[in-house]
Amino acid sequence: MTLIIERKGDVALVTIDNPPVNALSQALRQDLWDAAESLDADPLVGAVVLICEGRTFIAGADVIEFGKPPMPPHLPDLVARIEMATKPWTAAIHGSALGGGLEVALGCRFRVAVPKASIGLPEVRLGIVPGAGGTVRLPRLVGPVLAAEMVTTGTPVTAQKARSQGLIDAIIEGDLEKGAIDFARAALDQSLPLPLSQRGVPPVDAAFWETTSKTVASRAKGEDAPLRALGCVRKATEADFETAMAFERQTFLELRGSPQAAALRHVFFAERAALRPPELAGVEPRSIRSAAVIGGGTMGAGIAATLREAGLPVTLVERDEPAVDRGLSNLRSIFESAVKRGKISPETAAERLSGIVGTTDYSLLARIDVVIEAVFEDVDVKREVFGKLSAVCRPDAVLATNTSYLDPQQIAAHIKCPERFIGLHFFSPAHVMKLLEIVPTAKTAPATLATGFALARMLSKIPVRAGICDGFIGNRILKVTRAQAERLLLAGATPQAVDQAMRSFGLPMGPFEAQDLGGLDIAAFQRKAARARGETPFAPIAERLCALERFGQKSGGGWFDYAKGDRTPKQSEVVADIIAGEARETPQRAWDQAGIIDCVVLPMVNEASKILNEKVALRAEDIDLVEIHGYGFPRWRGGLMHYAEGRGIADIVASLEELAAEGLAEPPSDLLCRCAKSGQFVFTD
Ligand code: 3H9
Repeated sequence: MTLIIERKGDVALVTIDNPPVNALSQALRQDLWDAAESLDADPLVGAVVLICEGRTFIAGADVIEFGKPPMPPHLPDLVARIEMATKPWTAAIHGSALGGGLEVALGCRFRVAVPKASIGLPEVRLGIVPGAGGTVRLPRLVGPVLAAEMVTTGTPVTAQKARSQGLIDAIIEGDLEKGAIDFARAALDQSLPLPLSQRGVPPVDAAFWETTSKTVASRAKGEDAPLRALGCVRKATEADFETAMAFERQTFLELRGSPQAAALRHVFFAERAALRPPELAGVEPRSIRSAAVIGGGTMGAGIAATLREAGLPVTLVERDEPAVDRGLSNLRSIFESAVKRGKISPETAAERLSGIVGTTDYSLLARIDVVIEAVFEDVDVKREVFGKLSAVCRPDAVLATNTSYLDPQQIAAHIKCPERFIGLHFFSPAHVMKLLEIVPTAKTAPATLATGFALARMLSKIPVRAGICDGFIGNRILKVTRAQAERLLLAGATPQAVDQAMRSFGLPMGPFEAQDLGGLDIAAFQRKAARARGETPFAPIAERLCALERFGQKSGGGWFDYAKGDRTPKQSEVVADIIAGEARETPQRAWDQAGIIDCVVLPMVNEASKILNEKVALRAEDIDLVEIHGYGFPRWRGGLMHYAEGRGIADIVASLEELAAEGLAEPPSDLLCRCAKSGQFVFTD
C-alpha cells in the first residue's frame, strides 16, 4: 500500500507513504486515481488534504521507470483527475515538491507548505521537460516570467518566495497536518478558485522570449532541455490549454528517450551511489562534531569555509600570528563575497566566522574529531605537521591530508596509529567545488574511510575513492588533457582553436584559458617534482612560457595576452613565435573542431581506462563524477566514460591507433582494446 485514507470530520486525509522520496510510481499513480474516484463518491467528504510520510512531499515521477514503456494511469491524466475532483484537494507540502510532485500539487485547488519546503520543476537536470502540465499550469499561477526561470534552470524556490508569488496559498507554522486540515475546512466556506486549466496566462512582452532564449542558450552550453522547456512555457502563453498540454507531452516524450536524458539519469544515479560505496556496507563511520584545518591559504580557508557551512566548529591552525590573521582574513573574504552574491545573510556570515578559532597552538586539537592538513605541497613540511598532530590528537581522530599530488603514504610514514590517516583531496575553491577524492593508504582503517564518505555527505560533496598514483584520478587525466593540447599546437592548431573546440564540446573553458586562470606556475612546480623523481613530463611550450614568467592572468600573460584589468584572452605574438619554434620538426596539418576534440578527449579516455585497470578508480562512473565535478566535463554527456561508451569503444580504439601512428597519442590500452568488443567498461580480473 502506498496510500492511506483517513477521515478527519468532513476532510479526508490522503497520506502517501512510498519511501524513499514518495516518487510517483505506477502503483502510487493508480492508488491516487482510485482515491480521487472513491472520495468524489463519498457524500461525507467535503474536502481532501494530500500529505506525505517521510522526509519529503512527492519528489517527482519515478525516474527508475523512465527506461520502460509508460504505464497507465499516466501522470497528466492523474493530475487532470485530481483537478476535476468534485471535492477540492489541498496539497500539504514538506521537504520538496519537485517535478511531478509539483505538477500534482498544481492539480490540487490549494497548496500549503511548511516554512522550510522547497518547490520546483527540476526536470531539465534530467534532460527532460515537465511532462504532466508543469509548463502549462505554472505560468497560469505565477506568470510566464517566474515559470520560465523555474523550468529552464530547474532551481526550486523557497516556501517564502512561493508564497509571495502565489505559488502556495499559505505557510503553515507548526503541525502541517492540522494546519492543512484547518485550511481545507476554512476554504469550504469560500468560493473556490478556478482550476488552473481554466485560467488564462498573464501576457508577457514579446521581447522577453528573445532575450530569455539567448540567456538560456548561453547558459545551456549544448544542453537541449532548457531551451525546449522555454519553448513549452512560450507555447502555454500563446496557445489554448489543450494544445499547450499536447505540445509539452510531445516534447517530454521526445526528450525522455534522448541520449542527453540517458546521460543525465546516469549521473543522477551515479551521484547517489557514490555516497554509499558497496565495499563500505555495514562499516560505521566515526562521529564528526568538530574539525580543524592546518593552513589558512586559499585551499585551507576554502576547506574551513565548507566545514563551517555544514555547521561544524572549526579550529584553524597556522605557523605564526600573522599567518593566522591572513587565514581568518581569507575566510572573511569568502563569507563577505557570499553575502555580496546574495547566497547568505550578513548574520549567517557573522555566525560562520564566529565559529572559527584561529590559533598557532596544536594542543587545542586534543579533542577534535577530524583534522585536515592543507599546508604547502612539500613532503617534509607535511610530515612535520603530522608529527605534531599525531602527538596531540586523540588516537581515534581522523587525520587527513589534502595533498593533490604527493604520495599520502610518504606523508604518513611516521605517524602514530596510521589506520586513522587518509587523503581528502578537495578541489579549489574548496567551498564551491563538489568533488572530493578520498584516498586511503594501505593502512587506513575501514572506519576511517567510511568517515571520509560521511564527511563528504555532511559537506554536500561528491566523494570518489581514488587509489594512490601521481595525480590520483583527476589530475592524472588532466596531465593528459594538457599534454594533448600542447601536441595539437605542435601539429598546427592554435591555442584559440583548441579552446574554442573544447568549449563547443561543452566544457566551460578551453585548456589554455583554464591554465591562464589557475596559473601555469603550479603545474611547472609539479613537473619539477616529477623530473626529480626521474620522470619526463611533456610540456615543451608551457616550460618556455614559465621561463619567461608568463604564468597566466596574474602575470598579465600566459598562453594569451591580457590587457590590464581585462580578463579577455588575446592572441599573443610571443606565444605564436614560441610555438612556431618548437613545432619546426613536427608535421603540420589542418585541424577542424571534431579533430581537435578527438585528439584531446580520446587520450583522456585511454588514460582513464588505465586508471580503471590499475584499480585507482573502482568504477567507470567514479571517473565520470571526477570529470564532471572537478573539471567541468559536460554533465549532459554523462562524464568521460559514459561519453566513451556512447561514442563506441571500438571506434575510440581505432581513432587512437590512427593518432598514435601520427605520433599524436599513446596507443590504446589493453583494457580499452578488451572492452571494445562488449562496448562497455565492464571487466573481470
Ligand atoms: C519528473 O517528475 C517528470 C514529470 O514532470 C513528468 C512525468 C510524466 N525517482 O537524493 P537522495 C532516490 S522527473 C526515483 O539521496 P535526499 C535516490 O536515487 C523527476 N528515485 O535523498 C535515492 O535512492 P538510493 C523530477 C528517486 O534526501 C533515494 O531516493 N524530480 C527519485 O538527499 C534518496 O535520494 C527530481 O528530479 C525519483 N524521482 O534528497 C527530484 N528521487 O537510496 C530528484 C530520488 O537507492 N530527487 N530518488 O540511492 C532529488 O532531488 C532528491 O532525491 C530529494 C531528496 C531532494 C528529493
